[in-house]
Amino acid sequence: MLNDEEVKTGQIADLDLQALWMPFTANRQFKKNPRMLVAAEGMYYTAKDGSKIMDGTAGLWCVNAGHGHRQIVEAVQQQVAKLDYCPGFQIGHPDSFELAGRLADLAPSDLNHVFFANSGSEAVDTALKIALAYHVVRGEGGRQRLIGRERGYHGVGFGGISVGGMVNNRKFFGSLLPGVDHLPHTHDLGHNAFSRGEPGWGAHHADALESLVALHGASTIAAVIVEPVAGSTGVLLPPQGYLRRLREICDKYGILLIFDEVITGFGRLGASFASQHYGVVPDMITMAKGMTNGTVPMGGVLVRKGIYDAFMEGSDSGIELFHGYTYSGHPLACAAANAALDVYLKEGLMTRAAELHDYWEDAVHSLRGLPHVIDLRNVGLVAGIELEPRPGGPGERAFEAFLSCFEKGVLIRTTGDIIALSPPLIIEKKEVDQLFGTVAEVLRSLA
Ligand code: PXG
Repeated sequence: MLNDEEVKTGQIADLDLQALWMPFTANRQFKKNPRMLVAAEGMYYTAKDGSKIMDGTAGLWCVNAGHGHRQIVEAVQQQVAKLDYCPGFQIGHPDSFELAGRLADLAPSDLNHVFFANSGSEAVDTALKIALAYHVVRGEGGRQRLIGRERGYHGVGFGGISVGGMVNNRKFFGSLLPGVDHLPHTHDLGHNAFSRGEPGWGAHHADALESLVALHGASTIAAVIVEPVAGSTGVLLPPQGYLRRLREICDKYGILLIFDEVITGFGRLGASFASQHYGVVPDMITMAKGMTNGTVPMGGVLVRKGIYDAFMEGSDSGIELFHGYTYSGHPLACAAANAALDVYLKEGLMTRAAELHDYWEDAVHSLRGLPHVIDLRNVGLVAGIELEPRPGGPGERAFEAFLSCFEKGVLIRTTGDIIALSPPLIIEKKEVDQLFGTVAEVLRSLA
């Protein structure tokens, strides 16, 4: 751990970078010119040289209440001293039950049971497994197909990459799960470029599910999983009416609908979940990230009552679902999540993205006309800024924008040639101005 002097001055003695294999990172490039953060508070990180860096991405879409929130920090500190660990199999601790109840209250409709995991990837694998097992316990075990979507991101477990649709996350890893198919993605600049909010064109893409039913037979399909707003793949918004149409087709054929809300949960769109924002109720919701404000790893799956009830049959002493993690409902994660919920509710953060919506939307679209910008997209406190790829160098331009913004004291995220912004929900208007001012300045300077 860094000592106070190292945090203050950014001078870190003798740090060898070689042993760490960094995730989703150009390791060699990073190690030649490392970008190190050593502390964080509110909207800002402190970099190794002591400079302040504005967090334009809430970490990786998770620090919704800003960094180092005292109430969350103290809850975790107290918990580790009180109950550091408690087995989750055949034993419980009160905080996990309290948290499950609170999450069920926040969730739409009758999604009132929760299974805990430790990340978004685990939440996704859990949801897919519950879907398959649900059909088995109801005597419809022939429903084994899972349907994802092109350009979908559902984490990096084998289940998640199988239903996911990002080629680099799939092509190195063998044949993946069998019996998986994909809906087409909905991104279409020809029809929808520079839409404000959800684009008007493209609801018919949901009808591709009818085609998959016609191809495979409904009796073979267990579930469809989609992100209500696809984040990782570059902020792809659902066309108006699209999610509702998916829901209708799933209902028609007895197929479960899973919303992967790992980034859209906990206020990102201006409601507790995207499900409420869009007025569409799925059968399961996967969540993670903002669940603990990013402080302690945690994920979970919200499940409709009918699914949970289907498992609660047979002998009372039989285990109903053969699934779970050593750290499901970990006491530190539960303490962090209960405190994060307190903060989100007390500070009005579940709806703050809705309050800032117009200001944010105008700021996003103020970039129109700047060099290289071929699309601007917005929903809640999320922005997608799509750049024209440099001929022969896809992704280069956006990555240079990332480096240049970092030098100017703003952290953004890029995927391919798309910049994604998703700041902590505590952002103030003047910080929105600073964020977009820096991005605009950088876009003007890029070749
Ligand atoms: N589902 C969705 C929709 C996600 O966005 C995961 C599952 C996996 O979560 P874990 O906790 O296993 O990483 C995610 C994660 C980015 C970015 O830059 C997005 C994610 C992770 C890292 C970076 O957009 N999403």
